Amino acid sequence: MRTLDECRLYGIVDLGYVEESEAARIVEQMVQGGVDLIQLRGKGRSLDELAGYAARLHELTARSSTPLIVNDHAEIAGHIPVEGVHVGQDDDSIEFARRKAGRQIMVGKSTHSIKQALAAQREGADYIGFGPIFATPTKPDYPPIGLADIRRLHAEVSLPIFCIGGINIYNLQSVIDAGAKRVVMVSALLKAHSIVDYARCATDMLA
Ligand code: 3NM
Repeated sequence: MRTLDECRLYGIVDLGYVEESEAARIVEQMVQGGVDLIQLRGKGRSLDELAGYAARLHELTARSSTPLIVNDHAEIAGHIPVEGVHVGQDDDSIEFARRKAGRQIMVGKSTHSIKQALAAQREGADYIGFGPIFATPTKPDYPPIGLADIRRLHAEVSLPIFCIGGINIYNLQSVIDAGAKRVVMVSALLKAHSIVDYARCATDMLA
């Protein structure tokens, strides 16, 4: 299985954007395009529904050694062999998420400031998300934090850092120039005419 250290481009299968019947095809295209790790995000979906998707998608991701992360619900990792869980600031603590999973998994945490990023590192996160860098309809209630803190964040936090929020191939270079090494793309990738080509372009830029 690919390690976090090797991961640059993080894709999210957000069921707010993706028809359920399309999820498997999208995961296959992400894998083909070189997306390094994939999250399943389904705000408002039932636990059973998400567990079902996680099980089906994991069969695809496992074939290419791509870690599959579930958003919010660590208990899914108790019975589906996903590689990790991602928690937000208002979700389970990292320790509680690990306990719920009941086995060794990756735990990532969303952070929206350098202070929260340092706290997540102290709390034992395996990686952090940092954003929203730019305004985004995918998470409309959060004010964008911009590019200015990215370099200092990388100097102060030793965990893998995935910049997130409004990132697409047109602004990706500005995020890289600001110090980012890893990014998450949600809507840009999911709405791309060709997910495979879009992901390849982004991974080339991040290489
Ligand atoms: N978390 P897009 S921003 C899911 O800042 C999510 O923690 C964020 O979607 C954070 O690539 C975000 O479509 C949405 O802008 C990212």
